[in-house]
Amino acid sequence: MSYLENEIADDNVLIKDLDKREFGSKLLFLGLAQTGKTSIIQVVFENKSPETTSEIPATVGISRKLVDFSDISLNIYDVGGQITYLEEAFVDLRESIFSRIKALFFVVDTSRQEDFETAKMYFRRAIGNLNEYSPEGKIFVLAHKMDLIPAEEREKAISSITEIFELEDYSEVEIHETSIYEETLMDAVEKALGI
Ligand SMILES: Nc1nc2c(ncn2[C@@H]2O[C@H](COP(=O)(O)OP(=O)(O)O)[C@@H](O)[C@H]2O)c(=O)[nH]1
Ligand SMILES: [Mg+2]
Repeated sequence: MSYLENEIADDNVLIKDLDKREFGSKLLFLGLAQTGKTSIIQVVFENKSPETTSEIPATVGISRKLVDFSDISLNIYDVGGQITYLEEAFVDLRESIFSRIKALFFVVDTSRQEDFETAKMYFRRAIGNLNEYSPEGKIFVLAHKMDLIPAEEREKAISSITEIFELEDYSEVEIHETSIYEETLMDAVEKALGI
C-alpha cells in the first residue's frame, strides 16, 4: 500500500466513525496545479486573507480538512494538482475519493487558456467518477482568478470554458466566475452549499 493509500485508508476509518455521528458534508476540490484550490479553501473556510495565499506551498498528495462553516460541518478534500496525484485520485483511490460527495468544485485558472484542454480531460473523468460513486453530488466549475481578466473580456472567457468543457451537454453543471479577491467566491460557495 502506498503512503497515500495508507493516509486515505486511515481517513476512511475516521470518516466512517464520523458519518455515524452525521459529521461532515464532503466537498472535493479538483483542478490542475496552481489553479488556486488551496487558496480558495484557506480564504473561504479558514478566514485567511487573500494576500497570504502567495506563500502556499504546492499541495502534496491529497489533503483533508474538517471545518465548521455557517453551522455546517464540512469535510474538505484538496487533491494536489500534480498529474501523479490526479492519477492516483482517479485510479487507485477512485472509490474513496469520489464516494459520498455533496459538491465537487472543479477549479480552472481562467487566465491560462492554454491549459483548458488538459483541464477538460480531467473534468470529464471527474464527472464520470462522480456519476458512478456520488450521483447526487453537485458539480461546480469555478472560472477562477477572474481578477486577472479585464472586465470586458470576462464574458468571452466564460464562453470559452463553457465551449471547451462542452458544458451545454451537462445541464446539471454550474459555472461561476470567482476570485479570492472578490465577493463572487463566497457567493459561489454559499450557493453550492445551499446557504
Ligand atoms: N490573481 C489571483 N491569484 C490567485 C487566485 N487564487 C489563487 N491565486 C494564486 O495562485 C497561486 C496558486 O495557488 P494555490 O492555492 O497554491 O493553487 P493550487 O495548486 O490549485 O492549490 C498562488 O500564488 C495564489 O496566491 C485568484 O483568485 N486570483
Ligand atoms: Mg494546492
